[in-house]
Amino acid sequence: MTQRRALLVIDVQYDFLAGGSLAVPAGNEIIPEINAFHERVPFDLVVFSMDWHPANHCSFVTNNPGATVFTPHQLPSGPQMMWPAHCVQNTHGAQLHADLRRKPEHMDVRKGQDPHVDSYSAFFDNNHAVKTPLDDILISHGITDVYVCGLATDYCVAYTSMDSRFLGYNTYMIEDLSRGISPACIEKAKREMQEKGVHVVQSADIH
Ligand code: VGL
Ligand code: ZN
Repeated sequence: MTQRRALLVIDVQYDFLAGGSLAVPAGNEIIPEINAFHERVPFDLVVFSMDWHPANHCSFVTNNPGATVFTPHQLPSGPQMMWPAHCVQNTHGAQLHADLRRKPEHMDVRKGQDPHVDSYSAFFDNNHAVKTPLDDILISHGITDVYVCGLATDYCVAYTSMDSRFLGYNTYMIEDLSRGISPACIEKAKREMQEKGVHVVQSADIH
């Protein structure tokens, strides 16, 4: 089978960037580097994911009286990390950063719309029960190899990369084109990705 490559750019949205409600440290640094990367490397498909929550989303600490931010909280469905409200549908914080270079053929995938379940992965919700359109988009483009970058390394980039491998794609997480929330979580996520067969790579090694 011919190799066909997709680049997934995960959640480079204002709320995860400087001044946003859930800003990832140094997140803005990757924007010009991602732009230069897909100008240099000829991908068959480029997809941008967007965290796209309703205002009543279960992951927002503000929607869970008594819960503490950045701490897991017991919901009926199981433990849920409590986040500041972020990426609320149709707000500025949910928009992709305007400096991201976009082409007409690039695609978007939204995730996290169900108020009752979070969705770190751009493929599945956190219950692994409901799929986004992403896998069907990749299948329809004949994609065999998936490259993942963006925000945050320890959450949405990691879950998306592991699900990509689970779905059978050769999967590469581009470390230098991603940034994470906490150093300890980034190291743990890297180990988990590698255990699941995700290759952790650097952009300079991709041509
Ligand atoms: C993310 C926490 C909550 C991410 C999304 O994009 O990594 N993290 N929602
Ligand atoms: Zn979210």
